[in-house]
Amino acid sequence: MGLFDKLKNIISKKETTQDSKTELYDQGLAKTRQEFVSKLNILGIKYTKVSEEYFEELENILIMADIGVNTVFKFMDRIRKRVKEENIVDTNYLKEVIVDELFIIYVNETSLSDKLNMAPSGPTVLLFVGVNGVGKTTTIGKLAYKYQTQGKKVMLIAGDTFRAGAVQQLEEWANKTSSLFYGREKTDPAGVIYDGLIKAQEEKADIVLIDTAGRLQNKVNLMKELEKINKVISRLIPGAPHETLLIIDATTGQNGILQAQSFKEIVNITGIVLTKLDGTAKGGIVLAIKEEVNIPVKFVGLGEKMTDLQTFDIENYIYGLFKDMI
Ligand SMILES: Nc1nc2c(ncn2[C@@H]2O[C@H](COP(=O)(O)OP(=O)(O)OP(=O)(O)O)[C@@H](O)[C@H]2O)c(=O)[nH]1
Ligand SMILES: [Mg+2]
Repeated sequence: MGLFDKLKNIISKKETTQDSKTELYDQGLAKTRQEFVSKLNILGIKYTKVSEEYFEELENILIMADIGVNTVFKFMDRIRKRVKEENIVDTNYLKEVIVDELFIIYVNETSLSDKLNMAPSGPTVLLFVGVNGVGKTTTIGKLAYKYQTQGKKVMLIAGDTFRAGAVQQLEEWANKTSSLFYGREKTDPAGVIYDGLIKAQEEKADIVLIDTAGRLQNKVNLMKELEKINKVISRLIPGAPHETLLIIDATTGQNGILQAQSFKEIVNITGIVLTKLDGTAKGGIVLAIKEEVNIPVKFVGLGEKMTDLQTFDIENYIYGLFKDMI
């Protein structure tokens, strides 16, 4: 069975058993779907036969969806090769090959796991990093809610001691989600995190979510601070942080890829949270991250509500993207 047939199965299965997660992906990817799939459909009407003009327009559509220039070039090479080898002339059929090739890397590769690494005993520590305004604090709040409803004892530590109001913002999330909280303003973040982790151990928290200040990837001092934070955590709790999650705002497009590459050099980023997918028509960034950064996307933000953060799931993503096309 080809990948496209597999996708068809996924889609029909989802249509009949729409759960709340699928629904969120459906809504959250609506903008991308409308833009990307409708362009692909129009292209297929404009050109019924494969031609150089068709290839050029296809390339543009993919680049506009933020799939990433390098990824698109590699993809176009594979498409051209298949067109040649399989003597494909009909663009309607080629649409199937396109979907097939877009997801082959995802479906065939099992090395990137979206599962979180949990501590075998003691608190699981998750560190959240990223540039300003990408959604770090909101993501922590949403995750706190998620773990709280699973019956876990959650603690939030305010490692953003820099921005005015940041500590309070996180404390509000702690209150809203009945989580434990530790924070102090205008002081060294590594120190706050150290004290917070001691408290987490005393309180026997299951999961500790550490917020950090927004930092531009080219600001050396802030990146050094992150290195220090990381060291403090691992010295106190061997094996921690169990995950260092980089938050990327999907609406920033290719800039997000550059952020990932820079943060990767400083700390061991183990996963990406892609926020604001609902706010962009360029949801193709998921594919660019896979090809160009090679760090698994572990969560996606599909809206502003507490329930709008979901574990990343390629089947739901494909469904949200292509349900109107197949
Ligand atoms: N639509 C949408 N909005 C989101 C999502 N995630 C976060 N936001 C919004 O993004 C804005 C910034 O979120 P914050 O969590 O404060 O971002 P931050 O990274 O902590 O920002 P700094 O601490 O200033 O660096 C808020 O208005 C959030 O509601 C999402 O998945 N979808
Ligand atoms: Mg914040």
